Order: sequence, then structure tokens, then C-alpha cells
Amino acid sequence: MTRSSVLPVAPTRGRLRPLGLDEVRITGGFWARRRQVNATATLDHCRDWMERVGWIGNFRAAAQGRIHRDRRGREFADSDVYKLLEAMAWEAGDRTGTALDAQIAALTETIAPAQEPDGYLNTAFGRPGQQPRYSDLEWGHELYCYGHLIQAGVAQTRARGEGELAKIARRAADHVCAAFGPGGIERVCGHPEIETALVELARATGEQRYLDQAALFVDRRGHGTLADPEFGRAYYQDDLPVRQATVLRGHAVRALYLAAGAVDVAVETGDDELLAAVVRQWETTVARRTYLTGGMGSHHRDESFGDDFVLPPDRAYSETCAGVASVMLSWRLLLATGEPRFADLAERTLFNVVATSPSDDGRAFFYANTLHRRRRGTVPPVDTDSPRAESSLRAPWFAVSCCPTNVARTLALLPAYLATADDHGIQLHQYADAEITSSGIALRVRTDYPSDGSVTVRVDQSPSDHPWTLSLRVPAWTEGATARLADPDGVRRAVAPGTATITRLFRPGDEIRLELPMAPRWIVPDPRIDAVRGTLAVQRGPLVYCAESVDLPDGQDTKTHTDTGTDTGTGTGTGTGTDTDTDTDVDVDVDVVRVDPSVEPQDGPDGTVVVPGELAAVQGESPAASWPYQPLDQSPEATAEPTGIVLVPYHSWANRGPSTMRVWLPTTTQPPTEQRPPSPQP
Ligand code: FUB
Ligand code: ZN
Repeated sequence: MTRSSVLPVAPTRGRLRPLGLDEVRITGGFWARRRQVNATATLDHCRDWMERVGWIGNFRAAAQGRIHRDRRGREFADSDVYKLLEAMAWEAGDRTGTALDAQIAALTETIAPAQEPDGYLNTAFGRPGQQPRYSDLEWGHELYCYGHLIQAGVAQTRARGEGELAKIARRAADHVCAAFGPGGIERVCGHPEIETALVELARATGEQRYLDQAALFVDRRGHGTLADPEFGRAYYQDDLPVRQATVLRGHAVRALYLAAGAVDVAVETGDDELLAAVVRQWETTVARRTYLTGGMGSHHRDESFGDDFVLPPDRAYSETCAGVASVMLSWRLLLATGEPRFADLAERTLFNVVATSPSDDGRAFFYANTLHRRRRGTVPPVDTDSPRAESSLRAPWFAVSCCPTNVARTLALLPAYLATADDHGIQLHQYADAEITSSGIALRVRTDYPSDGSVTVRVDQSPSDHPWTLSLRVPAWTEGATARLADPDGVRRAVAPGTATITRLFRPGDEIRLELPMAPRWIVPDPRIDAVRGTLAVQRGPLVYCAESVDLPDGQDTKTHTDTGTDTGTGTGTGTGTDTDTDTDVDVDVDVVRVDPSVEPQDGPDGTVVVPGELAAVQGESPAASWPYQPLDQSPEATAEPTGIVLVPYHSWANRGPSTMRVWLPTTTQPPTEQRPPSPQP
């Protein structure tokens, strides 16, 4: 089969060959709506904000010699301009002849004069009045910014052919190889990202030196070439060589980008040991350090993974960028190994982290994706950026605004994550209404997934002289899935989670139907996750559900909540800063919800799920208010009548004004009295 050119990731080896944006089109449904909003609202939104906060202007100031005085934003602000350019390039590649081409050209013209003759390009360092180049590799993000520039250049080359942006990126990459190659600065960047970018540039250009440099960066990390920071060297994965690590640790986005780059290097160099090391890290991280949503990272202080099973829902950081990076890693591992478990995690993360971040209108974003919001909070003003990573509702922009542009580029390239090919046929990994055309095969996928679990694949075109194999991922969450050839003789057969295959001499008009049962079901957490022991969550298909206070029955859901909460981060060097929140509202509180696990959840109207339960006595009104711990036999009785609790998809929460929300739901069932714990007293 031939290789497409419009690909975010184009390995020269590996089990599966990706299909590009010129081969896969999403034509309807959940992701088509998200991509439409991304293309028509989010891209402009990001560009307008970056003009407004001066991050685009930084390039003008650099070219005009006034950057030491006028620079705005954090040290990595350049990277968000590049991520936006990458998003625009994929989007332009998808729809020819749009205004995006002119916008890309205009932004490129702004950036170009800021590049130094030797290829150096960064608005935060290196000019008179600024810190010298590479004088702060720990926090300076210079190589990280190049990484995003190079990814934007590769996107442009693949979507449109090599243009000015790609040339700027090439010059920067050549400079990196000269400055950081053998005999140069033998250190790494505090924020991985350059590794995966250089490998992709090597793939796009066929130039070995970029791959060699990426391999050098991967192998150099973990040898203490960076200073020991406040959070320890694990923060930037400089504590252990990649090959020796057994789990992802430290800053989540850094860890995931590095792992993605290590897979790229391993695949291109045939380094099975390195690939196996990353697979091992992925496995342990998924088993012990990942939220039900697929989110990663539970520490606000340093945006990092916690220890095993430290997954508090109300302190979940689960940064949107970590979700994006996790999908990047899973995609690379899927291509390398062909194993569906990587597509399973990508699906979970796409629907429950990446899709959760943007608002319905694509003009506000979650940075941190908590699984439990205890306060309604306030809607951030639309014309002010949010200083915090955890604004109570989605914010239009952040002082550290890495997430909006990361969402934008992921949605723009999303069709490339749907399907692959190999010498035997086509594999479908993610389900969306789509058209797929590759190597003489044309498929029409019809589905309303994830609202509905029916996926029909119609063969519109197929070679007439040889059979081939259609492979369908059967998600790990399914029970009772079936597949059949939808003709009168088609036998419906049960398919287990993993991969269902059908091999035949396909003819145009053949239809294959996959039925994924979508009944909502209870999810029980591992008891080692202390923070959610004794609770349940609900999942329907790949979607995690949550209780949102706006859905609680009228009149039973309020309490007076006068509270001043202070959550002080220490400042991470990447700057989530201090979060001080004063809330004197009358709160609507989902903490009163108790669910009854003896009855199965049911589908409700409009994509909701209804679970049996009750609204328990509000703590503030209970006789036990003075001390929140009681002997088991004195625990407060539930006072409310049984009721149906409406749950909504987690990705949709906080689109209806201020609310409280929780994914993990306490149950009505009390532990048996013989297991009574020692009675705590104040
Ligand atoms: O440091 C650059 C980006 O800012 C990181 O990837 C995010 O976690 C945020 O800190
Ligand atoms: Zn981010």
C-alpha cells in the first residue's frame, strides 16, 4: 500500500502504517462537530488572543530590537504561536484554498525576521538586554519552542509542500544540531518536545542528522545534566535514563512528550530495548497513575504524576496538554506494535480529556480537568486571561496557555488517528462517521458513535482480484459485542475485546456491521485508590459520566456555603502560580448525591444516564456538623426519598453556567457494623 503524505506521524517501520488527512475524512457526528467548531472558532480565538496578549508581537519586537523592553508572556510563549500554526496547517491541508493559507503566510512573515542568521530563534533569550542563549536550559524552554516550530514546519510541508515556515523550522533544526551535537552543548532541555519533532523532521526530509540528534537527546536525559530543582530531577525526567525507568514520573506533559520521542527514536533505529522500556512505563502508568478519564497528573504544585494510586478526584490536575501528549504516545505505540490497548487509551483520553477542555463554542478551555468540583465558582470574564490553571469554569485564555493551542492542533489532525493500513488490509481504531480511501480500497463508515454503538462499514471500492482483511477494534470496555457481514447470509458472531477481523474478496456494496452494546454500567475503582474508595462511577461506551448540580431535583440541592478557600501552589517555573478563591455564593452541591449500586444505570433522554439514588442530608444541617467522623452505628441516616439522579457525559459539564460536579459517586450502602473502625473523636 502506498504511503500518504499528510501525516502527523510517519514512521518508516512498525507494525501499522498510518493513513493521512488526505485518506481519512470525518464526515459527521461527535468529532465532526468538534472539528467544525475548532476550524471556525478556536483557531481565530487563539490567534486573536495571542495578538492581544502580545505573544505574536514578541516576534515583531525581536526583529525591531526592542524585545528586551517589550517582551510579553512566559518564556515559552513562542511555542503557542507555533502550535497554532501547526493546527492551521493541518486544517488547511484538510480543506484546500481557505483563508488559512493567508493567515499562515502572515504569521510566518511576522516570525521570519526574528530568526538570527545562524538559525537561532527565540524571543526570550539571546539579544542585548536578555539572558544569553541556552543559559537556563532547566526552565528556558528554547529547545521546547524549537520542537513546536519544527512540528509546525513538518505539518506545513506535508499539508502544503515546503513553504517559508518549513524553511524557518529547518534552519532552526540545523542550528540545534550544530549547537547540541557531539562536541557542542552536551545537555538537554528542561522540557522534552524537541525529540519527537526532530524524528518527524528526519522522516519528512530523509536527513539522518535530525534522527541522530533526537537519539542523542533521548540518551542524554537521566544523567543529571540539568540542575537539581526544587521538585527533584524526576520533574524533568533527568533522574533516570529512559531505558531504566519503569514508570512515567515527574511533570506529566514533559514525561509523555519524552516517551513519545523515545518511541519515535526506537522505531526509526530499530531499538527494541528502548521501545520495550517505554511500553513498560506506559503499562505501569496506566495501571497505577491514570484517572478513569484517561487524565494523567495529580499534583497541582508541579503539574506532575503522583505516586502509584494517588489519584484524588477533587485535586486532579489532569492537564489538557497531558491528555494530548498521552494520545500522541498511545498513537505511536499503536503504530509500532499494532496492539489495540493503545487505541483504547487514546479513545478514553480523547473523549474524556481532550473533548472536555473546550467549551461548546470553542472559545474557552479547561486547563486542569478535575473530576470533582466542590464549588460553583464564577465564570471567568471573557476579556481577561486567567492566571490560574484551574479556573472554576473554562477560561478564554491563560497566562500559561499551552492547552488551547494543543487542543486546536489535535482536533485539526484527528482524522489521522482513525485508521491504519498494513500489507493485509485496513484497520479501524477509532469510530466516527467517516470516509476512508487507501490503496484501491474505499470505505464508508456510518455511525453515531458514541451516542450509539452501531458501526457500519460499507465497501465502496475494493480490488477485484485478491482478498484483504478489515480489522475493527473492539474496545476493552465492551461486553457482548457482535460483528457480521450485513448480507442475508451474514452470520452474527460474538467478538471479544481486542480486534475483530474479516477477510474476504470484498465487493463494492458489502457491509460489515459492528454492534457495541452501549448500556451504561457501574465502574468500581481499585481499592488502592484511597481517594475514591467506597464510590462508583458510571461509564457508557467510552464516555465517563458525572453528576452536575444543575441536574439535581429542584429544592433539594442547595446549602449555604460561605467559604474562603486558599490553594497555594509554589509556582512551578512553568507557572500555575497561586490560586486563591473566595466564594460566598449559595452553592449548589453534588456532594449530597448517594447512588444505589443494586440497580443498573439506565439510559435517560438526550444522552443522559439515570441512576437510582438519593440526596442525603446536607452536612451543614446534620446533628453531626461539629465533627465529620462518627462511630459506624451513629452514622447519619439518609433522610431523602429515593430519586433518580441524572448524569451527563463528563466532557459536557460546565456548559450550563456555574455548577458543582463529581464523577465518583458515594453509595447508599453502609459498610457492615462488624467492620466498625475505631471511633475517632475530636
Ligand atoms: O512548560 C510549558 C507548558 O506549560 C507545559 O507543558 C505545561 O504543563 C505548562 O506548564
Ligand atoms: Zn497545557
